Amino acid sequence: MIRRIVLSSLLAAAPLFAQADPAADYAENCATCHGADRLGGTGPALIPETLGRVKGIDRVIAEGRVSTQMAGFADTLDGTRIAALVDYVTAPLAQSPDWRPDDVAASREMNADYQPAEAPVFDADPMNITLVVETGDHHVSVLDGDTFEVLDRFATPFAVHGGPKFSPDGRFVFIMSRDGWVQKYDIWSLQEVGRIRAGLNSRNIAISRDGKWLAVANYLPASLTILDSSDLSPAKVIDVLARDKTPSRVSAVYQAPSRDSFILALKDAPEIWEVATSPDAGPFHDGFVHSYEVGMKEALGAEQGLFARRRIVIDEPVDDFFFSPDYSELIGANRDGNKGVVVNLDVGRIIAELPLPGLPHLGSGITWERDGRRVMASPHLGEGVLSVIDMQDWTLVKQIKTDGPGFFLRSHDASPYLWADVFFGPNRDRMHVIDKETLEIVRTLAPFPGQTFAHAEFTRDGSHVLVSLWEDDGAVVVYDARTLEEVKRLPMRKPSGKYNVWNKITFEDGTSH
Ligand code: DHE
Repeated sequence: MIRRIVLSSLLAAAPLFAQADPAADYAENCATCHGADRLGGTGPALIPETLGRVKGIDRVIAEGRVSTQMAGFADTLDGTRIAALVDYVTAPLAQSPDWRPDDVAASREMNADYQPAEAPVFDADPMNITLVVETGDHHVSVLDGDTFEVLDRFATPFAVHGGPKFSPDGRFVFIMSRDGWVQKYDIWSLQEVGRIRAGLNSRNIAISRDGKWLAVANYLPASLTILDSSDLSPAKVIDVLARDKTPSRVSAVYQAPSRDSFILALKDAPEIWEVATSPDAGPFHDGFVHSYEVGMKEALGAEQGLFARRRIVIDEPVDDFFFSPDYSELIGANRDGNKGVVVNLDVGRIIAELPLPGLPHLGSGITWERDGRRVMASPHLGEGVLSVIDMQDWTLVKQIKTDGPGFFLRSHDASPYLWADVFFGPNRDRMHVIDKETLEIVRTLAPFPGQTFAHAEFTRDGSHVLVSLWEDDGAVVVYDARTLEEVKRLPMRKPSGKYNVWNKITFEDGTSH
């Protein structure tokens, strides 16, 4: 309705055949915040690589974005000029944008007002803090996990994606946005420490076991940026070049704590990379390198020392990973294929294939013990099923039929249930609660008909579950994890992921890592 009023009033005011000059309109209205080169400034980069997933750009230009600095331009730009601007900002740049290590370093902004507290400035249990990412207006709410009181609400960079990563002591959190900004926030002091732009279009971040290093997986440029987590200064930018020297985007990076390494999924090359986060990381020792690499170390790029890189060559690129609890094995899948592969990271090769049709979203997988055997479950983005796989012999235990394709899964050691959303399709308002032993759906919650209800997170002790009403005028709904009754509703702006400090830093089985 609002949109119709705005557009009709625009048409009334505008000359019928207004000549649009989007470059001039951009320079006059957008460049101050989004950069003359469209690569971003205080506002996000306006290039197809970062805007590809944003819907209703015309409306954002006309009306602005609530609770952000983005103003509406309906008073100065008519519908024709707005449409031309949309074409302008979604057209590829003449030259592929570059973001060199110097640019990364120069983008670092530390908060001059930051005062590190000696102890938490609140009474809540610092280990039971839960962060809620609110994508509606690009904020994070800091919740007391016992009372569900909001302790702070702070602005994040534009379009946060993937799980924030906590320092091993749970005090600091690092948050990444799709346009490459990494923000450091001090939970004890409830203050931002600083931020840096590690890439132009980034996927996710990982933190090393010792908490010293942060890795940022970038699509643009094709690189891995490693930051010193203490002050966010860049420690190394690794250009990601496949064996044949072609650049590859990095789909995701994960921490493998027991290996003291980062593991990278390469989007455009049939390789998995492992990067050492300690000078003594096991896989890089001569004795440890499998015979497959012995004698070929030069060609395969096996290296030694901090940030040494090891390549594992596979048949096809994989987008998404899941790891066995001891991180010796990795399950990978690509977005186009219908199978998963199990790669043994010690021997550096594929040891099994898995029947995983319908775009498994392994990054959301979880594991638990069932009948004395460890199983893992993964949703599928393309099909209404959850695959449950025996991790000892890699057989398919069951495909649980759901009311539609889901995105996220969560459980907790203390809970007999796993919570699985139905993110896509007409039943996106449903959340299945599934018994971890019988693998049957025991309850389907749908408190908001027609509205997306997704992504669950448990409190530290597993007694409560928080679910997002994933809408602009949304909420976080708190459930008793045992009775499955609602106990509280907290209004939020399009809440997406929620992350409990304790569950994350202890690598609780029921949460994605
Ligand atoms: Fe995500 C995590 C990849 C689209 C919200 N998403 C992840 C991770 C990967 C991934 C590899 C694990 C990284 C981590 O947490 O460190 N996501 C992808 C895609 O490839 C995909 C399908 C397409 C894309 O454009 O990137 C995709 N993701 C989305 C969305 O459309 C979602 C729903 C909304 C959004 O904000 O972009 C979305 N992804 C999330 C969230 C997590 C995530 C909330 C963290 C989940 C968690 O509990 O840890």
